[in-house]
Amino acid sequence: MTQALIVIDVQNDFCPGGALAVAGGDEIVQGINSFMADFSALILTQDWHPAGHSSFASAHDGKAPFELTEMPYGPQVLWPDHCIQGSAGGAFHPDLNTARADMIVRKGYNPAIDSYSAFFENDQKTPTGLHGYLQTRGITDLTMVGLATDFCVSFSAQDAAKLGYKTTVRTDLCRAIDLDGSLAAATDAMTQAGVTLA
Ligand code: VGL
Ligand code: ZN
Repeated sequence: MTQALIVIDVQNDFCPGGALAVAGGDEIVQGINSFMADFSALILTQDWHPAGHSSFASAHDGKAPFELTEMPYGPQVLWPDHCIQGSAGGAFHPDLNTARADMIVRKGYNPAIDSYSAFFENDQKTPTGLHGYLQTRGITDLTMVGLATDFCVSFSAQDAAKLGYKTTVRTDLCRAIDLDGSLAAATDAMTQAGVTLA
């Protein structure tokens, strides 16, 4: 059994003051840093959108942030512009210990498809490459922390469980957006998928 910690999207835009701020997003940073010592493998993910990305409300005439739209791959929440490639908002929180990371997975770079999950884009079939990376390292057990519980953490954890990883989410080291009941829905979906919530 080889275990990895996956730290999801602990970036400035998801922390207070950021473009898509998650309440308390910065409160988890020191706890995540301390938790890193328990793992021999450490992977960070980074939401990484080109300007004008199709998940941004600003790219759709007449749409406001947090409204839903229909994409060729299904329903998609439209977001404020966030985590633009190379921007300060897209950078990791300055206190996150990034030095120890073995691997940084970027996602959401495809202009036409959003990517909540660290494994597959929102079409649920375009891979990010993370599964191959973990397989070649012999990693079987994953613990996930980060932002946001009800979007990127939830989709990553569900995909991980479906791919056969023994998957745990440490909810005390996550914070949620909680849009129209999305946290309760994500909690149910993760439980259904076989994810352990700790
Ligand atoms: C996320 C919304 C849009 C996340 C990323 O990291 O949970 N949420 N992009
Ligand atoms: Zn995003």
